[in-house]
Amino acid sequence: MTWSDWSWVLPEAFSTFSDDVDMIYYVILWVTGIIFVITEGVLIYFLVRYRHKEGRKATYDHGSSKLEIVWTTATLVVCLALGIVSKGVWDTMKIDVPEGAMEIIVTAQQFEWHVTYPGPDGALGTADDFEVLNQIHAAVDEPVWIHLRATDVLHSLFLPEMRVKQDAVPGKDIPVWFEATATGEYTIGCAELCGIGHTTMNGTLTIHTAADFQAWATAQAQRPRPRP
Ligand SMILES: [Cu+2]
Repeated sequence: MTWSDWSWVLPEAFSTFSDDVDMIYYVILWVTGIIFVITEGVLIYFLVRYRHKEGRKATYDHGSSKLEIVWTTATLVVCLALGIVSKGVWDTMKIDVPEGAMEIIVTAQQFEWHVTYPGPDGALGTADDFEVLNQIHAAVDEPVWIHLRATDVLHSLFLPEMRVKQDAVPGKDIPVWFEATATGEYTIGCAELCGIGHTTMNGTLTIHTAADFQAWATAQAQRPRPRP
C-alpha cells in the first residue's frame, strides 16, 4: 500500500519520489481539512447560538491573551512540523540530483517544448546533439536531469505522473530531475498560463526499457537533420 493508492484526485504516480510527494500532499490535506471543518463548524454554531434575540444585548470583551497564545503556538507547531516533514522531500527533489543522470535540455517556447539530447557522445553542447519536439524519452529506473529553460515568457514543466512541476524562467537554467519506475506513455503539460496557445502546449513523456531507449536514441541520432 502506497500513498498513491489513497488517491481520489491525483493521477497514478510512477517516479522514485512520487510517494513522498503524495504523502506530504495528503498530510497537508488532512490537517488543513480537519481544521477547516472544525472552524467552519464553530462559526456556524456561534451564528445560531448568538443570533439576534429580542431584548438580548450584545456584550463586548477584549479577548483572551491565554487563548491567543494557545492557538498561535498550536499553529506555529503545526506549520513547523509540516515544514520539517517537507524539508527532506524538497531536498531530494530540488537539490540532490543523482550521480550519473542522463542530462537533457528542455526549452519552453510559446507554445512548444524543445528537447535536446546529448547524442552518441553523451555530452550536451556538441555537434551530435539532436532535438525532438514535444516529447521526452527516457529509460525506466534511470535518472534524468533536465536543464529547464525558457526563451520568451514564464512556462512550467508539468509531468503529473512523475510529480514534477517546475517553472521555466527566461534567462535561467533550472535543474529538474526524476527517475521513472514504470514504462509507459505519460503527460507533459504547461502549468503556467503563457499565452493564447497555453492549453495546446502539451507533449508525451515516453518511458522505455533501457534497450528500447538506446534503440530510439540511436535512430534519432542517425536521422538526417537540416544544416544549421
Ligand atoms: Cu507554456
